[in-house]
Amino acid sequence: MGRLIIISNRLPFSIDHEGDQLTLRQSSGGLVSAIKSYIESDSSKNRGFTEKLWAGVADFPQNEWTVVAEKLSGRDFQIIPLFVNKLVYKDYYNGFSNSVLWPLFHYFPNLVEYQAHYYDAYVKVNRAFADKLIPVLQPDDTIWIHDYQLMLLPEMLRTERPDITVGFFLHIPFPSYELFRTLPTECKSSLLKGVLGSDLIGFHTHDYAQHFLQSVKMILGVDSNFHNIQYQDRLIKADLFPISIDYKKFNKACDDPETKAYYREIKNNFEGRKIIFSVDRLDYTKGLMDRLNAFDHFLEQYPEWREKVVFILNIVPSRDDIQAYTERKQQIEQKIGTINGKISTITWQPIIYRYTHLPFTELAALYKAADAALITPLRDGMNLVAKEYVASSSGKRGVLILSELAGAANELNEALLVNPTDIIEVSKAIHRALTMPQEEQQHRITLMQQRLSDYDVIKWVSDFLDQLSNVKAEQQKQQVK
Ligand code: GDG
Repeated sequence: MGRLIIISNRLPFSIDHEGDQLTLRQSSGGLVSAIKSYIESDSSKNRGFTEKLWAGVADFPQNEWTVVAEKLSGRDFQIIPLFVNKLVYKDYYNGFSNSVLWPLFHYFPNLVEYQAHYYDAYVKVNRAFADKLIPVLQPDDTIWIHDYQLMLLPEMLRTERPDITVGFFLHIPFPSYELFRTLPTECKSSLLKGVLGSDLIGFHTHDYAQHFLQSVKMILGVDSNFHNIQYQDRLIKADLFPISIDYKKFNKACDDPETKAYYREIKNNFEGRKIIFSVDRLDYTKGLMDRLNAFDHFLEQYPEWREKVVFILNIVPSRDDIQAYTERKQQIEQKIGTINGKISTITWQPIIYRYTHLPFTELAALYKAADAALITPLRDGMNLVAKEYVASSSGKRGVLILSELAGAANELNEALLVNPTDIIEVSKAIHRALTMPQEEQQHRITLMQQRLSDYDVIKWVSDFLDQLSNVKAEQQKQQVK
């Protein structure tokens, strides 16, 4: 078995500066947690990769690399950092990735701000990844490229090294053809051809895979047979791999004394009151404004819940140098102020709002303490928060209210599924959650927990890598024939 090379926009850690001291902080996103849990698992050890490498754009200047490299020695991954010019990075990341692909793929075409120089920068950064990687690639490497920022990279690598093994995974939805086709002609066919440089292409849901296959057919004229595509004499597979979580980590989180103490503190603090919890990055796709409108409506329609419920709303700063994001922060904070101002009493405030990244212990304690989680994105590739909330319920209590437009709704059928823009439906679901009998809560949570513990994140990674090897084996069989 050769080496495993993970490629993502960002490296799996960031740098904090305290005076002239540098400290490394592991990123807390879903991908990093997934890969970390896998690497520490027996599945990874059995596969026996000779080395593990991770390539991504560095968030520190090139002259700090020697110091950073020293701090990294002995870690699981060898790091391949890319140093990209700040202006180019801005056009690639804030521009094409997050002001074109992100809104379009999440069904917000009105927020797309296409500019030709954004796409030029996107090509440039994908090219920079390719140039950095091509000299270090070896024939038996397994390369796994992640997400919408790097859709051109598989083809760029394949052109130079036709025999490589490349998987690509898209963490966000792939939109329907009708939306995808609105991209400029050269750009949309290049993106599809770029991804088709892979051997295996993974999506969270069946629908996203189908949307991709339909775009390939309509734009490139390439047919597929079930999940197989025959393209440039090569077999490629596009299939679904719903990302999961480290189930045990969340299920056992409250065994940790610090987490347990924090959980007790929350419970004591809100004694006699039900707790609703949500945590999201500040992003228009997460449906925060509709969620607040629904909570407002709930308090109007069910006044008996006043003073008996609190909504702990945690928003994590994200992409705050893009206008579509900063404007929404102000609107959301105004709405929270209006609701709290309208019906708070001297001893009760309906919404407890924080704009911060929570330490894991706090997050885990809040998941466990919450009587209901209100997770209502307008679109979401998967949504790991929903899965983490379910896994955290060690007493088999708690109700998940989940948007039917999140990828996670395909697997978490026992949640109260809602249309996130229908504030009447969401407010009824809140009432139903808060009054749901204990046995029903238990029944629903148990079924969902079973599914999540059977298909955890280690299975997700193993499954993807197994399928990737299978595609390579099938390609070899085809060549022999
Ligand atoms: C993209 C796709 C897809 C959040 N706040 C805190 C915190 N988090 C952690 C959660 C969870 C992760 O960040 C967020 O994952 P999501 O899936 O909910 O959302 P995105 O960031 O939009 O992720 C998404 C995902 O990729 C994976 O493929 O599911 O659809 O958009 O793990 O726990 N962690 C801590 N403090 C916080 O305040 N410690």
